[in-house]
Amino acid sequence: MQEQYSPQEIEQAAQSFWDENKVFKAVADVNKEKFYCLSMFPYPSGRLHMGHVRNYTIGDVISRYQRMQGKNVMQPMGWDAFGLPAENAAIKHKTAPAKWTTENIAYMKGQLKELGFGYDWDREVATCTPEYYKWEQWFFTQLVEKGLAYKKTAAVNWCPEDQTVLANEQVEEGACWRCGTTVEKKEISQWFIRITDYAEELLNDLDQLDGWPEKVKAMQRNWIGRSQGLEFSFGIEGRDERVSVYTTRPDTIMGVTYVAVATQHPLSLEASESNAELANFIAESKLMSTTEADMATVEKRGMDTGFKAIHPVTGESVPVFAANFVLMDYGSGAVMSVPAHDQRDFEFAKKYDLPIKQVIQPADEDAFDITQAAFTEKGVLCNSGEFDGLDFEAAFTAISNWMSEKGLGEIKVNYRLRDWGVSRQRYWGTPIPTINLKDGSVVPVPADQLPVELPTDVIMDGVNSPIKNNPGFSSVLYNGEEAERETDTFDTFMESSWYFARYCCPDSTDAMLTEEANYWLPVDQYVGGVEHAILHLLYSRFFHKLLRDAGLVNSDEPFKRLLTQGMVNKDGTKMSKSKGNTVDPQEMIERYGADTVRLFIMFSAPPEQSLEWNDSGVDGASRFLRRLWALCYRHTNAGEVGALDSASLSSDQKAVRRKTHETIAKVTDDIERRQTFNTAISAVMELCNDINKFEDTSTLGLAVVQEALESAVLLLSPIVPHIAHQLWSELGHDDNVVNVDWPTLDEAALVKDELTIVVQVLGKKRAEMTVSASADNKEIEAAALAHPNVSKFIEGKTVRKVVVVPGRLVNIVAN
Ligand code: OW5
Repeated sequence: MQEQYSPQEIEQAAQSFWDENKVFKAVADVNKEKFYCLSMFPYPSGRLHMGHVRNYTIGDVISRYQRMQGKNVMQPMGWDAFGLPAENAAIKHKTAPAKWTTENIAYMKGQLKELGFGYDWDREVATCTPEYYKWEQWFFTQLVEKGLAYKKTAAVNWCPEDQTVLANEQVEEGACWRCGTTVEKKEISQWFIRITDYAEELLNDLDQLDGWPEKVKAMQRNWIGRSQGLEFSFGIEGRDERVSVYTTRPDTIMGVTYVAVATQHPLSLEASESNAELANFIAESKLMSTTEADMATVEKRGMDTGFKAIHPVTGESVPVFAANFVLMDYGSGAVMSVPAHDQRDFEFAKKYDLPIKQVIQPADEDAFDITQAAFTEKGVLCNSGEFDGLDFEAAFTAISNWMSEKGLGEIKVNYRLRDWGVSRQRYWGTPIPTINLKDGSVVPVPADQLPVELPTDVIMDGVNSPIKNNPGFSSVLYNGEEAERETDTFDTFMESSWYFARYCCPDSTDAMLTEEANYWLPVDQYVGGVEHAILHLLYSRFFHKLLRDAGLVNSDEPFKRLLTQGMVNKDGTKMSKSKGNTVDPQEMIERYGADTVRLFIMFSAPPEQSLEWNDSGVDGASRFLRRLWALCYRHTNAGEVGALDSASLSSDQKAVRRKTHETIAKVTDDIERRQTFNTAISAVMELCNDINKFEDTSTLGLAVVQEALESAVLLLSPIVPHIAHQLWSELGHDDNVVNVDWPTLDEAALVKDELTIVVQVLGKKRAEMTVSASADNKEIEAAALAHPNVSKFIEGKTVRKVVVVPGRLVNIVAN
């Protein structure tokens, strides 16, 4: 064995060994319990950052641990290869997105190998290959056939100068990122998938996901946003059609003082024909961003349309306002407004001098000053005629019944969730496989004409997608007729919604998925950043249900257990180029070796918490590995190792052996139950300290050390697999450490010869003493009373009672 620990050398050797022997190749085997461990696949952005290294280290540690538990582990890796960054980089570097992407994949793959991650590279997928997206296109055509995908017009960001659609990321403070022109909204026809058809199931099935963080489930529940409310309508003076609204607070209905409609609502548009000021306001609102974040902060503005709505209960007439915070494509594009009991309506009413009518009063207090703010809690009805005195529940029922008897409204369950818009007007994505016929109809591309390949030898001019205005791509014959292909591409969340399933049968050419998918799925452990808590995880759950309903998988949910890792920070904040606080993984691997980086990451924080990068912590991790190496070096040169005859151990030898098994118990429990690898590592460090202090070189002493070091190496091997690979062989084994069984606990080794017992006098701790583990209560009591720290407190008093709690405590009552 070499005296010096040289990480570069042993890491390369271990990696070649894994590669050459295809150690991590996963083969379905129905006689073995499977474990599918998945980390969120990266965008091939150029090089790995510390967030990646953390994600993939956590996933790899879990995979290797499960393998040592005897599971048939599958851990794949691939590339989320489509998306806007490749287009931007291609424009900047004057190359094609495909070339840039391929080069990045090659480099990052090399980095993943240098970090020693145990992937089955035979399952690698890159979503930008026709072999992959062909099946996505095929599945989409099935959705079109089933009516689960449909086209409708929806707004996009439009730059009037560049004559192009902009992604949300390309709009900077309302202006085009390239030319600074104010961005407009433009309505264009786009594809949507009916995720709302699955809203209820997506909500209910969250209850089955015991292995998911509560926090993530709560975020999904909120996003889906199920509510129960009353849908009813207002008549409009002088007109036949009614305006329908939805409210979760029918108890406040008698407090309606105006109705607000979207600026694009037919009533607003009609009124604007004879009202220039209103027409102006509508035009301005059209420019406004309608993202959720922007809608929350935008100044609430409105204008009277002149129309009057008739209150369905009182018959009173109230004004109809066009308002910029009501969206046409959300519900019916109209809302009832109750300024006394809704803060937004309140502020709006104050601004435009509209009446505020209180109809709910607090149940416990007498008065609430409605002139200062809205009273938004539930309470008791007032000023509501026959409904006065009812509480929320009773009023909900009474008012809903009243409405439905009159045929004016009914109770409805509503979801906040909208259908998933999947069209992107960008180049670097999966071409949407549909054809626009001359007669205006749209048909899916026939299966035998798939994939619709994206041309890759293109020149990016930075404005328009090279497949737009490009007859070479778009002109097509459909049933002998000239027609045009769709030139939009899919949202990249489409590819990431099913990659986990494709890893099960990446090479299948005649089906999207094979029976192997049902062997490996669901994923047993998914690891990734919390930024994907809502969209990616919801889309994947939805897609999995679509796959199930198409008979392609037989499970309801794709991810059994989810771990959302925390951020990697430096100097207390997120690493970023502009702040100059980045740490490049490559530099760290080269300086310290992969094991040190992996150890530092797993040791510095539990996976769900944020991790502060800390140079001295990295040094510490490196020092520990050198110490471990040195301990093994010392041991392998210490002499003959005897058989471990546990019956003949001295008490010091027993103590080390006990520490070994206590460590096995603690590490196993930490990993298994709590996934706190940091405390597991601490425990092994303590064990190493004890081994270091133990200088017994007798054959039996060395047998104890041998067991201790083997255990330390095995327990650490998922975290620092390269050094473990080498040390396992230095300790005399010729098998491969990744296939060795996880160490098992010998309960007998935990039995103590001596116990430490606390002695209390009148409930106060006065002494700690060691007694033989075989001592009975009488002997313990006698030893306690005789302890010098105890005797001074009972001197001159009468001992009334002595309580012995076996193995722990003696309490003496004396006065
Ligand atoms: C990293 C995780 C991320 C994800 C995985 C892949 C980041 C955690 C937060 N392809 C999609 C994707 O997210 C996944 C699909 C399944 C949808 C950082 C980030 C961080 C960032 C930057 C830097 C350092 C640390 C340095 C920048 C220096 C520039 C010079 N996070 N922690 N730290 N792909 O490639 O983005 O959520 O699980 O791994 O990430 S991804």
